Amino acid sequence: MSNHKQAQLDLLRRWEGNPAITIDDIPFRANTVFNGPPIVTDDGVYLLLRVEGQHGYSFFALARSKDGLNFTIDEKPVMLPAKEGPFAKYETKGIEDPRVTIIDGICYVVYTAVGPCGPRIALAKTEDYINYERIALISEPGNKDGILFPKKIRGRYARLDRPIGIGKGSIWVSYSPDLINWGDSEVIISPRGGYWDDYRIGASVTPIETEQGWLEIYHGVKMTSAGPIYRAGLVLLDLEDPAKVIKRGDSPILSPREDYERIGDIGNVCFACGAVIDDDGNMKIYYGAADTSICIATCTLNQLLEEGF
Ligand code: BMA
Repeated sequence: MSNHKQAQLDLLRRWEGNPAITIDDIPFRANTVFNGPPIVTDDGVYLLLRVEGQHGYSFFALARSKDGLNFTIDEKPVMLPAKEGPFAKYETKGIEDPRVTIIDGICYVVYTAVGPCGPRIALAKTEDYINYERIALISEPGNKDGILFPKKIRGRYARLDRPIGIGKGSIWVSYSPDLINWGDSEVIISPRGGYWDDYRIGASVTPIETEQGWLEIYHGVKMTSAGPIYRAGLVLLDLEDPAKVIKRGDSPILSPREDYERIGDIGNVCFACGAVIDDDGNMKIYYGAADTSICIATCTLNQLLEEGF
């Protein structure tokens, strides 16, 4: 598909080097790689990759780049499901979908711990991107897509998450004094009947602070007779009270169209997992494609705010 054609269809532009990372780039035997949020370091952009091993469960590996585009992957995984201690029984089916937020200079990772009771949200932190210290399990089962806001809101830490509720799942906000104990939960947005996000939604990218509000890139799922289609869309939330929706985009900003998004372990998936914004507003958005590769799309923050709604 030509870029000209794409420009008419999606607000985001695909990087011509896509897919940026595939299983061929992984230096150890594994099944697939997808959904890697970026971490801006002194040494360039790193990605904390979700890798699914051939046994079937997921863990994390580290990809490093100078330019945010061309990555090399560390020889060994950096975080595996816990084998002992209080997390072990909740991670027997793997650890999935890490999301990274820097708060006061500390790199936090919220991830999904998957065990026999279902998925629950867990929190870890890292100083060197290689060693990860687990802090706490911060939800009961039936919850995923947890992401921390990058700063406190009205004196408390805040997070987005997706308790599954009545089977469809909405995006919620919760607050905490210490990152461990969470409460005052409020629903923000729910699936919209008849829309591209009519089946399930979840937060995808660490909320981006703008003058207009918190910009959140979320994923929405439409269920079809051929299975789900995962797309990315926008919602803008009040800076002081993120449960207040300022506006929500009608249309997605990225939909599966290319073969590498259509075909894979789970076809028809564009699953955004993080963004890097340069000082001039240029953005790189990292997304998992068809649960089979990591891809990159670009745009500017202004474009998202002006054309995405
Ligand atoms: C979600 C997560 C994502 C995945 C998506 C599509 O529930 O597990 O990691 O990309 O499904 O399979």
